[in-house]
Amino acid sequence: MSRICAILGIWVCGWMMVAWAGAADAPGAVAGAGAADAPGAAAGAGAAAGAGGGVLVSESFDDAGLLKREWYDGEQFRIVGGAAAGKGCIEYEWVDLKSRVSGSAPIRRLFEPTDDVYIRFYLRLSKGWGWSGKTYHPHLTHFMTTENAAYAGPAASHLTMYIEPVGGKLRLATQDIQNKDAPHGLTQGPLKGGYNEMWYDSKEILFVDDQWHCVEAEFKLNTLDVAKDRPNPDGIARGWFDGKLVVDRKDIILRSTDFPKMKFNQFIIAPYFGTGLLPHPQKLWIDELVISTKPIGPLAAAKEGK
Ligand SMILES: [Ca+2]
Repeated sequence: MSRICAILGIWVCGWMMVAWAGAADAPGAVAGAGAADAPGAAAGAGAAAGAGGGVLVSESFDDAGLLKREWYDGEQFRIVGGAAAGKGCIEYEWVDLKSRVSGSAPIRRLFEPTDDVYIRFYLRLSKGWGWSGKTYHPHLTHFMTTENAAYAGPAASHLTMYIEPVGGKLRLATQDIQNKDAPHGLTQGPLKGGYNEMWYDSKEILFVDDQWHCVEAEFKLNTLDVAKDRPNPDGIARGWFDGKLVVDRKDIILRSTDFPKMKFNQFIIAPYFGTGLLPHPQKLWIDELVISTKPIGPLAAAKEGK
């Protein structure tokens, strides 16, 4: 069993115990983005991911040899057809209401540390997909930083970023509960039931069918005013759905001066519904994942197919 699975018990406690008093405060969601804001808009979209430089991770899920491609912390991978591109995609399945996700294991990938990271992947939810019925869950993918170890649990860290569909919206979120005793304290809100979080949701409900959709995000750590010993509110959380900017924040704080060397260096795929939050058995698929220091953009073929 992967260590991610081993810590999921803690994970569920954290997210379920939180009193989501701030559910309506979903920030972000700036519409009317200009074409210049679309990642890859000025480049050859998919081609840019392969040849444009800056690519840290590129995974097509066309075969099950993920461990040969530096993925770790999980050993079971179910590669199936019907992909967004290529021969395959990775399948995650909830077979009943009591079991954790199966088919494929949660997995991780380390990459060259960067303070500005872009991600692109394709996500497909099975027909009749059901949401949690709450304002939180499922979880899906995460970034972690150099301030935590390679096997650290994502639910309690110095900074974890979340990219996930929640209630049909695209949610970018954060937590940093491990900083509660740091000199400058928490940066992602006060503890509620022992946990904290910030949410940056799309304004619109986007995931409404069982088709492939292109999910993209950018996270950039805020700079630090070392002389005044304080963070500058210039961190970035941006999200795109099928090439359209749906979350656009460039004024957030993701770290304090306690972490001047912090960089993003770890990505995790870990689809997860908390206990009692899975509405019925269902599946999801992920394909054509790229992590880069530069904008990536949708696959050219997928764009043309719309
Ligand atoms: Ca593929």
